[in-house]
Amino acid sequence: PQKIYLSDYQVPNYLVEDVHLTFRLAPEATRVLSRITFRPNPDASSKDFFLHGEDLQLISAKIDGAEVTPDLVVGGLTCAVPDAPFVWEAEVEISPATNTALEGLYMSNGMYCTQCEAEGFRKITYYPDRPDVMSVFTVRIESDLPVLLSNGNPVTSGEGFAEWHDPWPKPAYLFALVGGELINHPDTFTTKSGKEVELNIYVRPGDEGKCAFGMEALKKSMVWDEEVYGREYDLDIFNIVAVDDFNMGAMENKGLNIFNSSCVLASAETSTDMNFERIEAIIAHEYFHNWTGNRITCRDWFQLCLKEGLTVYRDAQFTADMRSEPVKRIEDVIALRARQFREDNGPLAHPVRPDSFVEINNFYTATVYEKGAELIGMLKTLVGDAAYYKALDLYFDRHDGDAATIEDWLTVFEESTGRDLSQFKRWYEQAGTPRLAVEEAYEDGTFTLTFKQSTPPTPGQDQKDPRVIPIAVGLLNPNGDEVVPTTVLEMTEATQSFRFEGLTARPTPSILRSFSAPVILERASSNAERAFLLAHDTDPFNKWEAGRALARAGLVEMILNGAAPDGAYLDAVLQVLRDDSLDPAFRALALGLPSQDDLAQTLVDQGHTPDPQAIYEALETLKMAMATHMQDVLPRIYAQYQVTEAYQPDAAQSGARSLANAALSLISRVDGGTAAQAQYDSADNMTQQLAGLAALLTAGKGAQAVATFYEQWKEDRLVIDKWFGLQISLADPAQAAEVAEQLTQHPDFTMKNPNRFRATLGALAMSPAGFHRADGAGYKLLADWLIKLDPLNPQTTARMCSAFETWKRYDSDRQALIAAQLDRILAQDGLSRDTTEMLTRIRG
Ligand code: B3K
Ligand code: ZN
Repeated sequence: PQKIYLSDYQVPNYLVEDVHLTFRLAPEATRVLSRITFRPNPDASSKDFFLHGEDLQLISAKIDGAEVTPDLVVGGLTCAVPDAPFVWEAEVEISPATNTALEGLYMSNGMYCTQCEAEGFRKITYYPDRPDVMSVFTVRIESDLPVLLSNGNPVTSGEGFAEWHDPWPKPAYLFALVGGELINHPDTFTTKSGKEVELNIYVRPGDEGKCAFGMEALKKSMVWDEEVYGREYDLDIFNIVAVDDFNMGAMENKGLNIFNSSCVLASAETSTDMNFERIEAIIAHEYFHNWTGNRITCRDWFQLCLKEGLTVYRDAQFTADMRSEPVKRIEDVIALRARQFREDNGPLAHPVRPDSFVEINNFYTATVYEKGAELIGMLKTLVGDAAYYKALDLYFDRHDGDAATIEDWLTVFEESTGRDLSQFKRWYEQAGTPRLAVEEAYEDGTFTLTFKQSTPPTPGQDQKDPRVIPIAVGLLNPNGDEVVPTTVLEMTEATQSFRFEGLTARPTPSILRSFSAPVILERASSNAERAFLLAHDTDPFNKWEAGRALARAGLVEMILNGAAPDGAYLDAVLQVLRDDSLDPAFRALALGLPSQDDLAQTLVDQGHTPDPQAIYEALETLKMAMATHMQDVLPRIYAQYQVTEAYQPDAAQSGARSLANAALSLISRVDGGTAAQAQYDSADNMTQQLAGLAALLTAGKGAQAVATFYEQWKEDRLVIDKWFGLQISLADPAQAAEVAEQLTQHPDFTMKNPNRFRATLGALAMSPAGFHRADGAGYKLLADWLIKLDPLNPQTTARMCSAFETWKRYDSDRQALIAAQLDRILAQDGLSRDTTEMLTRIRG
């Protein structure tokens, strides 16, 4: 497969003036007529005319009205064209009903929909399918279906047709079309300059009761972007459509966002608090793309983080404003470490701005998204809030309508702040998570912190240069009072010292507050000091972090040396649990333990080979010890934080529920499942019902509830996804592969629906002890299904290959078992480019 390099970028040979598309929808024979005005690009060095096209049947083509016969080549066509502006017309036939890849125009439960990012538009018609070719689109859809949607504003519609016009030039990846028998949940929004916008959420009949929350989230997002970034919406209408079969979460098509139904449909009965928070964030994310992604798009796909990093950063700010800033930060860092640090540490490591790829869909990664967002956060910390927003204003001003680059982005900051960002740029170019070692010295009232940074080699990058790292530090005196409030140290050297003077006693430092940089802090620390910070740190993130470090240290002792659970940890966490002055959501997070995957990596970092089963057992033992140690307090907490008011998915209620349910999960280890059964039986919302079910499964008493849950929810596909997933993720690791295997035989299992596939095989892949069972049953089952899915849906298959990315951590027997499965998949005839690239990189 061919590799594409950033350094090979060339401007397009032809630019597009405008595009007219007509769709005659039919499941297996949709006709797409295109009329496109091209003009030669004066900046191009070549006159070759090439249009992308895949899986298209060309019916006819014309240039300036005269029939032509283009040369059909791999991936598209070429044709002789005039050396002046000309009109290209083509008619192609495509088959949405048989498009199982869910890319281009496809069908989901009788509804037509599209997914074009990154390179799906070429499956709809011949076109220069690259983001730096931007144009105004006019679209006519012919079909008897009642709802026919495309981008922009509606022009006219009538019996069997509808026309749309999008006045904002856009790349083809933002094109969208929907046709179906859909129900509309309407609303309106008035922008700050007084423009009335029509809002709609379109869903399949039966789902209309699950739209209200998404609509509120949309309106909140619109207000927030006006208030915080000064960005107004720019069309007369904003449509959201829910689709059941979708490869990712959602898509920001101009004026017509398309959502995986799991990321927009919400009701108290069927969605958990976590679902609500996630839906609110994704609606915001896609809406925010209207400016960061659509009005300013990417020059090429290497610049993906330009829109994704910034938009993730913006949606995190939004969630922090709507809910709790510290809680959101802790949740994000947990996810960053679980997905991005893991990626950065293995064979799939790549820079936030990659410099080559085979299949761009393989680069919609935690590194591009979440680490990309961390870079924005660091930039903001370095320049300060006011300078950040000033730079953003300049960015929007200068680049509106552009297909921009990371260089453009950094230049805006350099010009508006006068800072040299050449060293900061390394964050975009160098892969790998920096290790930040720290040493401390105290003498005569002066405290010195000496930091040393280094980044291990990653594929294709052996040497790394020092990066600029903002390190937020505060100092506490021995009483636990803060003597130096949060100060941002700006580290630029490989080794660098910072001094704090005029202290009266040796302080305890709180380093990397709010997780001010995506690095691994390596600091020799005693458990006494961790307990001290857990009790006294004023920075909520580091307070949580201290508890986590304490838990991790104790678990490592248990795993390696068979130690008993650490009493100091149990006491410290009990203090936090009891402290009613702390946010319940924070306390729930503090009760959480490092994941199996986190512990596996910790062991590797300390030079050991992790045993997945031993890690699992240590966690189980510690949870049991927590349940026993806190036996007197847990029922009190459980009772105290029951929500008695009508269900609301807001931060206050969901925080209370998360604490009560964290307590329930521990209680269920010692009460035989009584409390869990009571909660399961009386629950009137999914958060409580699912927590009850999970606690019953943990207590080994879940069989009956698993059956009743299915009976109750068998008509609701999103709830049934949870049912599939929970049984696997909470199975005894010795049985997880068999449970997953049996569930793939269930009549409701289908690999054509990515949500169901992920709920089943993804749940297995994310349960380390079960997945890494010593006999290799987990590996084999996943490989079997990836082999079956790849011919139908390469994108989802390739994505799930990352389950294997940590394989080099494990013992040689497991490595041999995994290698055999990787090779077996790679040996399949006709394996997709997507999966081939992923497995080749993982195999190394
Ligand atoms: N931009 C889309 C992701 C497209 C993924 C293509 N494989 C969703 C988002 O980030 O908002
Ligand atoms: Zn995005």
